[in-house]
Amino acid sequence: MVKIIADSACDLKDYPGIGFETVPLTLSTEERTYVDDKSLNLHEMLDYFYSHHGKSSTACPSTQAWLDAFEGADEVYVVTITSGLSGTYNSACVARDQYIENHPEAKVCVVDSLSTGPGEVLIIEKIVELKNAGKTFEEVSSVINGYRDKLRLFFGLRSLHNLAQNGRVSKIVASAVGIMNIRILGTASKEGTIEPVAKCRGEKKLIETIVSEFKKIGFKGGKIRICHVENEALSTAIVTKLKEEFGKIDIKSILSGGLCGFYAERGGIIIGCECS
Ligand code: X90
Repeated sequence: MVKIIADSACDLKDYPGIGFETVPLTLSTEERTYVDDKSLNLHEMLDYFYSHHGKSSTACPSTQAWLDAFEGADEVYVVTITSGLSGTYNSACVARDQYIENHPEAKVCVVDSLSTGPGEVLIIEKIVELKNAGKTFEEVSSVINGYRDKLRLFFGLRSLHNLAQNGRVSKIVASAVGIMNIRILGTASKEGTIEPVAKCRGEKKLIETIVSEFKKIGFKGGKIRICHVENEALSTAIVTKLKEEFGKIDIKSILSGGLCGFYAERGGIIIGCECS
C-alpha cells in the first residue's frame, strides 16, 4: 500500500482518492494543549492564544506518531515543514529508519519542504501526480527534491509576535511590525528559514509588492497555492490580482490549519508557487 503522509503544517485535512494522512504538531500553554488535527477549531484556538498572556509553544510530532501513520504501508512518502524551523523533519527521519528496520521490504522517502503550508501542498500534489502517472518509488524519490528546489514561498503577516516568542525570527526583525497597518512581507530562504523582504503599509501595498516580487523571481504562470489565517478577503484579492497579471493560472486558496495559523497569526497569508 502507498501512503502519502504530511505533518499538519500542510494545512490539508484530506486528499481524496489517495492514501493520505496528516500527523499533527501540537500547540501549548502551561494550561492547555491543542492537537492540530481535523477536529481543531482554528477560530477558538486563535482567540485562546490572543487572550493568553503567558508563554506558548509548539512541538513537532513524535517518532511514534509517524510510525503509527506509516503502519500498513510498504511505500511511504513523507512531506514535512522546513527543517530550518522545526524538528519535524528530524523526527520523521528517525521514524523512517526504525520503520525500515522493522519492515525491511518497505520504502520510505522523507521530503524536507524547506517551506510550510502551501509549499508542502505543492510537493504533495506533485507526488500524487507522479504516482497517478505510474512512477515507481525510485523515480519519485529521484525527482522530488529537484521539484522542491523550484518552489518559492512568500508570506504577508500582521505580527511576528509568536514567531519571535518561539525564537523562529529575531526580536529585531519582529519589532519592525506590530504597528497598525504594517504588514511584513517575507520569503523562505534556500535553507528554509525566514527572510524579510519588505514592510508594507496596508494590504493594497502588500498585494502590489507581492506582484512585483513574483515578477522579480521570474514567475511565468506556474501553480500557486495559498493559505490564509481567517483572511478570505485578502486571499481573494491576491488571487484576482495574480490572475490579472499572469493570465490563466492554476491557483487555489484554503484556510490555514492550527500550526500555520498560530505562527502566521490572524490576517496572515502564505503563498507557495512553482517557479522554474
Ligand atoms: O517544531 C515546531 O514546534 C514547529 C515550529 C514551526 C515554526 C515556524 C512555522 C512558520 C509558519 C509563518 C510564515 C512562513 C515562514 C516559512 C519560512 C520557511 C508560518
